[in-house]
Amino acid sequence: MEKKFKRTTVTSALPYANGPVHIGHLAGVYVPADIYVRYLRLKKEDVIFIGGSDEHGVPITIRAKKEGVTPQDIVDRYHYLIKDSFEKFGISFDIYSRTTSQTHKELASQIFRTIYDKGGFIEQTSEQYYDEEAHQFLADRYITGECPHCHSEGAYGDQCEKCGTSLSPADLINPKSTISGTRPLMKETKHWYLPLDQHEAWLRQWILEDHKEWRPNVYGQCKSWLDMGLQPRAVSRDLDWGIPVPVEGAEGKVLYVWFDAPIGYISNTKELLPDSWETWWKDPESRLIHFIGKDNIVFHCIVFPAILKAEGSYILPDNVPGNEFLNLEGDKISTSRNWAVWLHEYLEDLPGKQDVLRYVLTANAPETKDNDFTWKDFQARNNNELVAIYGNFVNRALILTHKYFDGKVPALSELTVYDKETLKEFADVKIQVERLLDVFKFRDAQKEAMNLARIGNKYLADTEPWKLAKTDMERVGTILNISLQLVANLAIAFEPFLPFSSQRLRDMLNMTSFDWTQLGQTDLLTTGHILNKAELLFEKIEDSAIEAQVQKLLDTKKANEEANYKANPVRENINFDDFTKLDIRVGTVLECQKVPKADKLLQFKIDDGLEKRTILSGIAQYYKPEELVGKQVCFIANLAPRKIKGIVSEGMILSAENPDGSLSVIMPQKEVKPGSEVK
Ligand code: B3M
Ligand code: ZN
Repeated sequence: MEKKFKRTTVTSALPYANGPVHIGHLAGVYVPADIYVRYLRLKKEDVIFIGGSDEHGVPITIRAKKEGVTPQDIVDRYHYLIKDSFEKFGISFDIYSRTTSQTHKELASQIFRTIYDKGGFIEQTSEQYYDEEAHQFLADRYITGECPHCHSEGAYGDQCEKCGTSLSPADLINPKSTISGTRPLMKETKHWYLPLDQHEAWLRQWILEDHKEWRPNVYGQCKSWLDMGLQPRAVSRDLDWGIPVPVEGAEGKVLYVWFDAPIGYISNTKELLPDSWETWWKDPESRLIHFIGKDNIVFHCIVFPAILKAEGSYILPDNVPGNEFLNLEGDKISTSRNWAVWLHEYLEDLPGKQDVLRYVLTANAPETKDNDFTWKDFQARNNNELVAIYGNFVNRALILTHKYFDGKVPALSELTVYDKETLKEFADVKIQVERLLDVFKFRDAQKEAMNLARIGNKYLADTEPWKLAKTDMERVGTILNISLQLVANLAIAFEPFLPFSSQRLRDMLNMTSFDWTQLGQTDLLTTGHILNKAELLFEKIEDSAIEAQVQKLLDTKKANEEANYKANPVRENINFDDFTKLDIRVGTVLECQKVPKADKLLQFKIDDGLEKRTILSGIAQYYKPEELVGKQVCFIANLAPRKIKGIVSEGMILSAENPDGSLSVIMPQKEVKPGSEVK
């Protein structure tokens, strides 16, 4: 039996306030959450929609340092920019607050303290790099050095961006603090850990058994985490930006950003409803839904529930509709490479077209797999669907009513079989839309809503009232009455998806209020009701507007390539002896496989002419292992062996790097004997 809930708390991931938001954010989280909330509100259900900015964490402090301002300056700048973008796209939060609010600081400390007092954390001491000149422990990103794998300079304490290997700070050769430039020392530090291993049993039951209905991508990710076995996770950090750990002896330590951020949902509810917030978070008859992107799944399905459970008085999420990623013109959206369509720029470049973007992002929603946004598709969906189907139907129905009936809804006379069939088909679609929205299938739901417009469009095209106008005005009236009822229904059906257009359509129809239960009714407009002036609901987007957007992206690509070239100038001359020190050879790949728990590494067995050699290479994102078996590759044969992820790598495979960071393995153009030298 489906459990009946009294109210729904809907949250959407809190974006980091260290940059503006882009179409990927909108498509992955905010548009689907907003559709769902608007739908529930139309059904007159009790719902709150909670948003806000995530204002802690290391990247914000790094950005501040780079710009020579305070972290508070950074989050102030982006919080308001983000809030404004969301508002302008009609994301109808009941509150959009921030994790630097007083309410949040108090609540996050209080929750930490409750768990601490119950003995829900473990304390552990570990060694971490400390900058003696700056008098502080260093977050992974604050340490750079030589990568032990590819030996390039400037690798970070958590990852080498050149070869993609994930590292821990102790792996770096010649580590350097980015704060003072000095060599950091290892020093003991104490932290608090959430013992996730102790929560594993109930999490397994709760997710894997009790929530089989979660989206396969969400369920699957949880399952693979649980199957790997959960480890204790540190919930504090040595940092000077964040919420102080509310425990004696914790000076200089703050709550880990992923501990405090999800509590932000609760704090923001408290700020919105100071007297009744607990009902929305503690009453078992309240239902909690988190809208997030796929990189946040483990935090919302495993870590945050464990925090809530450890605290003891909160409900757990009922569903976590996590989306995959949206790419842009075939490439991963990237803030650092400026490869994105920024919402504040879209609003300037294509003013008044918020619904078009909402429509396209939902039509291409990355619900089950990563999807691609292209400007050509954007234009096609606008011109061929919004304009040609929805807009066209609405416009014809209204214009004809103005022309033949002075803008008054004509009377209905006898219905034909076709009229009845059309109305029936319409009612069926309504049921479909609801069924899909209830299970978070927004993309299909919107498709069904568009089918309503298709039905209307076809009805007018088939009945051709303009041809009957000379002979049978009564029939024309009936056709237009039916058409107008369909138009009014469209305003309701599209309200969750395209709120601005629905509002405009209601204005044209002179319709003041409606709710979801009216959807499917055929007497929404009474005979004689006076319509307002008809305007175009959507406008065609010309090639020139699309070309301008494509050009903008091409410019970005070019700028990135130039910057990359500048960052990679030809190095200083070497003499021939230096060159001959490198022993580069050709080998044949005998075996190739992925390295477990390392996304980017492939492990090779190479025939080097004498024996079989093991070499690791950070190219797993660009090649399937089986593609390389049997191929010949070039490798450095005399690079000192190094241990990576517990495997000894005896050399290095040579690849060429594209400006976007993708790698292409160097192969001899004709087959040669394994072991041949490259000179
Ligand atoms: N700020 C990560 C992100 O923006 C993080 C989400 C927090 S949700 C509580 O992807
Ligand atoms: Zn590297």
